[in-house]
Amino acid sequence: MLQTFPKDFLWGSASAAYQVEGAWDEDGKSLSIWDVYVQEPGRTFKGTTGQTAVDHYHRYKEDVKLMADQGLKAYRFSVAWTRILPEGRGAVNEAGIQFYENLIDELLSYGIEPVVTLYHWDLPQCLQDEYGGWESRQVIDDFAAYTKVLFERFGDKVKYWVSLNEQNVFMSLGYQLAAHPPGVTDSQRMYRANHIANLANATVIKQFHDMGMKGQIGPSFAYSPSYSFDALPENVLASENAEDLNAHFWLDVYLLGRYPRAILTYLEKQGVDLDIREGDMKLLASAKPDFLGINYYQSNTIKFNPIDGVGQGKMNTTGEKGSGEEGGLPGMFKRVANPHVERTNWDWEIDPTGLRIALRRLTSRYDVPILITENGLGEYDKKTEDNLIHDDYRIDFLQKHVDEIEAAISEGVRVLGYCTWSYTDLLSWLNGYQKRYGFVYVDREEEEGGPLTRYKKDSYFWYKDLIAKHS
Ligand code: BGP
Repeated sequence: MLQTFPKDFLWGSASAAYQVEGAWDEDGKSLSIWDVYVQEPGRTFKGTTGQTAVDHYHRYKEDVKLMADQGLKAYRFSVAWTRILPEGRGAVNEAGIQFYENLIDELLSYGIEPVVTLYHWDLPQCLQDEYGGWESRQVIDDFAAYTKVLFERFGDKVKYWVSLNEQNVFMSLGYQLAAHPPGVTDSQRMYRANHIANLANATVIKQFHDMGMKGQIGPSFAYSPSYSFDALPENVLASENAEDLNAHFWLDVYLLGRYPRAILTYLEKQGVDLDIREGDMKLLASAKPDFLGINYYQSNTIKFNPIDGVGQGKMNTTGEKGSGEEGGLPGMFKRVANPHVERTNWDWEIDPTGLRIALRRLTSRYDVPILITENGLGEYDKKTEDNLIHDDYRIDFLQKHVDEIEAAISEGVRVLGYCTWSYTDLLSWLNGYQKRYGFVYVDREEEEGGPLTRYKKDSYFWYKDLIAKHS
C-alpha cells in the first residue's frame, strides 16, 4: 500500500531572526555580525539591511494569527543570540527572553509546534571582535552557555530544536568566498573555523541529551545532491568529489562522527591543517543528532574541472536571469547548468525530483529521520490593484516537491515534517527584498519604510487546503 503523510506530519514554514524581526537595536539587543556587515558598502543588494526587516518583532501576533487561520502545524524560527545574551555570554537580557516566550506561547495557544533554531548566522559582534568568533575555541563554551539558557527557559514548551543552520553555507560564504561576514577568503581559516563549529554543534547536542531534555535536536544542512553531467567516467568521478566535499564533509561528521577519508587526504595534499586535537573526534562521535534537518532548493550538476579550470564564479544576486557564472574547485569539480531543468530568475535550478533523490541518498547513508527545514521558491511577486498575489509558479513548485516527498515516504524514507521557506516575505541576505519566498506578501520595497501590510498570496490558500486534506 502506498504510504502517505502521517497524521502528525509537521506541515510547517520557516524564517530566521535577522530576516524577519527588525528591531535591530531594541530592548537591550546588541549588534550581530550581520547588523555590522550589511552597513559596509557593496555587501548586499542595494545596501539592504534587516534593521526593520518585516517588523515581525512588533507584529508577531498578526503573523501567528495568519498561521493559525491557515492551519499551519509548525513554525520554524531562530533566536537572536544578541537578544538573549547581549554581551555574548554572562548576563541574560530578560526582555529578549520575554519576546521569544511570547512568540512560543502565542504559537502554542493555536496548537502550532515551535521549531527553534539556535543559530541562524547572527553571531554577537562582540564575540567576533573579542576572539574572532568561530575561529576561536572559546566560542564552543559561549555557544553552549547561550543554548543552555534556551533549553532551561523553553525546554518545557519546545520539542524540536535545530542546532546550527547551514554550517556549510555560513562557513563557505563567510571564510572562503567573502560573501557573508566576516568576509574572509582563506581556505585554511575556513577549515579550522569549520572544525570548531563542528565541535560547538556536537557540544550542544550532547548537552541537550545530557540535560535529559524531552524533545529532539539536529542540525539543518543545505543539501544539494550532486549529479554527474553524463556517463563520462571523469565527470562521474568529479561528481563523487563534489558529493564528498560539499556534503559528506559535514554530514559524515554529524551522523558518523568522522570526516570522509578522501577529503582528509585531499586537504592534507593542499597543506590544510584542520587542527584536530585530542578528544575532538571522540566528542564528535558521541553527539548523535535525533534527526537531520535539510534545506533543499536545488541539485548540482557536475563536470570534471582541470587544475587550471574555473574557480569561484559570480553569484546571481540581482535577479537578472543568466547573470550567474559557472563555478568550481580546480582539479576537483565544477558546477554546470543542468540542461533538463528550468531555472528561476536568480538562476536556481528547479528540480523537485532532486528532493526525492536527496531523501533517498541520506536515508541510505545515514538512516536517520529527516525534517525538511527549508524548501521554497524565491521570485518576483506582483500585487494586483485589488491586493491579490497570483503566485501560481510557487504553488506549482511546492506541489511538485510535496509529491516527491510523498513518493520518498512511500519508498521508506522517514520524514518528520516539511517547513517551506518562508512564511512571510522577508530579507534575502544578499538579494534584498525583491526576491520573495512567502505565503504572505509584505508590502515593502528595498529601501527602509513602506507600510509593511500583510496580504495572503494564492499559495497561502493552496497550503491551507493541502494541510486540511492531510489532517
Ligand atoms: C538558506 C538560508 C535561509 C534563506 C534561504 C534562501 O540558505 O538558510 O536563511 O535565506 O537560503 O536563500 P536566499 O535568501 O539567498 O535566496
